[in-house]
Amino acid sequence: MSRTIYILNGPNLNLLGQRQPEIYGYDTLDDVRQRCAQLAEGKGFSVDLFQSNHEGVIIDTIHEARSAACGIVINPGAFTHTSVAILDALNTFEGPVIECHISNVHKREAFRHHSYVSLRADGVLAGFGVEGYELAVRRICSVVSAGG
Ligand code: CA2
Repeated sequence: MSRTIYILNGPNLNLLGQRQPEIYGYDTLDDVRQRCAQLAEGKGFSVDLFQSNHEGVIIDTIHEARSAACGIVINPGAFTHTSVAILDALNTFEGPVIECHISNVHKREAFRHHSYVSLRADGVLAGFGVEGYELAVRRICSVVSAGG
């Protein structure tokens, strides 16, 4: 069985660390990749981090995860609040799924309070900054190591 955790990121998250640091902080996605990789390796797992601005590419990557990943951490960005298609794709994945938002979406505009992805997610993190990704990876390692 795969020991690879997919970390999927949606639109605009390629700009992490470059814009709006008051909301999203100064760390880049590459910093997130490195920290999560180090954490996962210590537990006998690896991570693959992806980012796309395109809904279809994210869906294709979720399909790939069906055979290549033991768990998914996903920050769908604004697609969180709009995409039934990403929800449908996640519903085809059998392992643990953790939804991760850098900001506390519940403290922001009302349109960010609803998530389609939460209907599938086994856990949801919001407002932990980029540390949320590490917490999510830690959780997937525990759940997979415990056998379910
Ligand atoms: O808090 C989160 O992680 C979000 O998923 C981020 C999305 C937003 O639409 C969600 O409501 C909450 C936006 C991602 C934009 O990413 C940027 C990162 C740095 C600079 C500019 C945008």
